[in-house]
Amino acid sequence: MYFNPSGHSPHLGFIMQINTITTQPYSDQNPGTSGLRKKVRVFQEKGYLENFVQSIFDSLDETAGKTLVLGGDGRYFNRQAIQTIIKMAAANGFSELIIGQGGLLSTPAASHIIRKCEAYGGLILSASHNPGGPDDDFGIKYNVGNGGPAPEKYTNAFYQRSLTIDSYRIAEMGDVDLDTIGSTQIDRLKITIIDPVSDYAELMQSIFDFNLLKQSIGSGYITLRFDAMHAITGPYAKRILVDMLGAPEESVINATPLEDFGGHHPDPNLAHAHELAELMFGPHAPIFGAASDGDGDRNMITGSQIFVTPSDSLAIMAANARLIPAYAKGLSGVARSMPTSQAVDRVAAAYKLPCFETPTGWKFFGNLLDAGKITLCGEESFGTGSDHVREKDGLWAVLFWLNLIARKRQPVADIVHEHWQKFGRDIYSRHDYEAVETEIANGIVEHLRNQLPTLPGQTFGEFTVKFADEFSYADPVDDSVSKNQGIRVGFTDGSRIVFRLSGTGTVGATLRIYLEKFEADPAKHDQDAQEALAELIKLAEQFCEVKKRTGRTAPNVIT
Ligand code: VG1
Ligand code: CO
Repeated sequence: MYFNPSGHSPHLGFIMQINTITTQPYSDQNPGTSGLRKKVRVFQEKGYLENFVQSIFDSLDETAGKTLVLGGDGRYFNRQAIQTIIKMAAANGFSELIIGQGGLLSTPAASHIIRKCEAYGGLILSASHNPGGPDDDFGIKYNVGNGGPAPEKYTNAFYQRSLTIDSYRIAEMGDVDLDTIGSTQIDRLKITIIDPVSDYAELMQSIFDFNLLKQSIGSGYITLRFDAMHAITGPYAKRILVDMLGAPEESVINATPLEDFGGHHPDPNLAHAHELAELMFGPHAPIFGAASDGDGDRNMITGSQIFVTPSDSLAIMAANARLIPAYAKGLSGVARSMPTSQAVDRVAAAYKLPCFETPTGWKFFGNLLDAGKITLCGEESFGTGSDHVREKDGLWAVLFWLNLIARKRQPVADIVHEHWQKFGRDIYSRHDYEAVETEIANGIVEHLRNQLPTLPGQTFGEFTVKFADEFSYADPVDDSVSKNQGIRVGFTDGSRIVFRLSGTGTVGATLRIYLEKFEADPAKHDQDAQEALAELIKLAEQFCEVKKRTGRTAPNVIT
């Protein structure tokens, strides 16, 4: 061992030993919607993690002399993976590693650090909303220099490299102390352990009106509950909401990150954040409630007696952005992922803003943000963000809503109802069928595909099909084309049904069915979404036959 983990300087002038280890390629290292996600046990197989990391390093133009940011959501295997990656980064010539203390960095914080330190890129260790623990999921994702997830041309290259890789490089050195803040030089590699929260908290302070928030919380007008779901946002929420904004300690629940998230899915929706949901629909609900996911990039927004769909949340943010200091001059444009409801499109049309429709996954927003074509973007899957980083950002969305409530002096339900009155309501729901046998899922997609040519013009009850296609995206900045991004059936009244297979699951296939219907009449705005969408739900089954083909009677999760 050449590095003394107690933090003492290593032998000056010593050249670290680098070993080249022979390895066999794995055939399944194709990154999905957001990085490579597999069971922990798969990542623990001989050379599995090392192969993928070396495939990334091999695919990058240059690693020598570069700075890499490193951190994860703290789930099981996080620390171990970080130690391996440090040794591999050293062997691949990186000159500096910036690592969150304890190996922790939320995804948006990692994005910010990459940008702020002008790093070459970063590795984020997370399987996001997937459960954690020895029998559950782990993941790894590479972000490029703009702070955003690597675009497809990179992820394709990583995968191609992983198919032929025959060796990886790793330095012989002891484990690094991840818990002491400060810099150490180990041979030619500088390792800097940073506080994971400070830079991010400072960024939030530069975007929102912290004085107004402090007053509104201090006066008791804003009461709140934030559920960190035993995941990464606990320390961030405590620092920002409690220490900086003065919210009572008990405003942040499940605030200690756990390696297995307490055995729960760290997925912020009404099903998984049930403790929060019960409170918000009960008699003692605070004015505002929110939750975030495993790696801190998702957000669920609720108010007393109301749940705000992520699609509505994006539209409401877009409509009110001028009330937030950082967006006071207005937005350059907005974007949403294809399955996200068209609510934000209505705001864009009213305010004459450019509006883009991208495939699912944050990597498609990066070019639009970099080119200044959009300021705000979001997905139906509880993701919203802006040009302040290149990832979706859970706590940012929470602060945005708090700032909005403070400025408008209105409870969440009033803000939402006023919005619907002005723009109409896009009634929306997503039905997930999880862990479907891969063959059956592929059969469903094939069956849907076969119907596409015949659907347009056909009428089903009150719905007439206007278009039926497979979504393809041509990036307006670099002209790259991404095909097969989900099957869409659009109706003449603007209603839609979208079908896609998930790219983040680790067991079988997950079919997602997205349903939406526009309702202009304010008298009908309080309808239950499942009831209002009942006809479309039936039609979706008629088209895809998921129940018939799987023998299931209902989706696993409805959001
Ligand atoms: C899901 C969501 C997608 C999101 C992705 C990553 O992908 O649908 O909108 O970008 O998760 O989010 P898929 O392919 O399973 O539908 V996270 O919070 O896991 O980084
Ligand atoms: Co996430």
